[in-house]
Amino acid sequence: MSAPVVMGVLNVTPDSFSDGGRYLGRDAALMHAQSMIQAGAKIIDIGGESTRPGAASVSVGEELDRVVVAVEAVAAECDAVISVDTSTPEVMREAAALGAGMINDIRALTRPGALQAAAATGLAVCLMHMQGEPGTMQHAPLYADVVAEVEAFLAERVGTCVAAGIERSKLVLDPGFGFGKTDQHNLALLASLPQLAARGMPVLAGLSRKSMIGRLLERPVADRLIGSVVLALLAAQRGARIVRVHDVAETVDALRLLQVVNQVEAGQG
Ligand code: 8Y4
Repeated sequence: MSAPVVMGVLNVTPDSFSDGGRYLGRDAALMHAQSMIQAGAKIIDIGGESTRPGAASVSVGEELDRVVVAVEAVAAECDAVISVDTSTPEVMREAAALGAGMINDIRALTRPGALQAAAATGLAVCLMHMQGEPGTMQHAPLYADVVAEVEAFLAERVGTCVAAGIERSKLVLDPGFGFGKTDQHNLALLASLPQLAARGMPVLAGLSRKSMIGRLLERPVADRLIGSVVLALLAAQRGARIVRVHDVAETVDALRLLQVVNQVEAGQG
């Protein structure tokens, strides 16, 4: 079995949670992308809309400006798949034209026109589950059965995507850790990753620096490196094929060790 792939997070928002807008400019974005690729990232996830609770919503024009500059620069200069973190049809089309290879939509192509735009690009799509909307999703997340509900939602989105002409082989599934979930919900979804992976589509896990780590370990966002690496490793062990992370070098080390151990256990070491 091949090692999971690391997706490095490149924020181009001025109000982003953990990067404080440092990667707003073209050159800064490019340098950050290059350093993540050097550290072993195979996918660079470029996003221009903050999902932080209370973050100002971004106009289409502003999102286009930020994301397009970064996509163009990274596509021209770097050897990695570019994932565009967007729910906006115009941004999907524009990013695809500039060389993006994947659409990462936390709204799973539910915005008007997004399904058609994504299908027209022919790109791979990551479908993520979210309960509610970013501003309010953490107020009182409630499920009768979180695992069943996330699976049912993703199954419905897969069916809708296939009906719209997106090949099943281009779809990636993501339970959406932290998106309208309590710690208990997140932990149940982590435990159920093998079940999600058994659907036969690659699973993406995004746990890096998230609030669950802050709550479970009582760490501010600046001190969540170990927690993030451990959760990326646990997700990979449970079948995640892509891990979305801020700390690429450290995560790559952890995944290399997992790979070595798994190969020995499989009698291929
Ligand atoms: C500190 C730093 C605290 C970052 C919280 C955060 C996912 C995603 C995000 C995910 C997929 C985030 C765009 C949230 N999370 N896309 N995007 N899966 N597919 N929060 O889990 O990183 S943004």
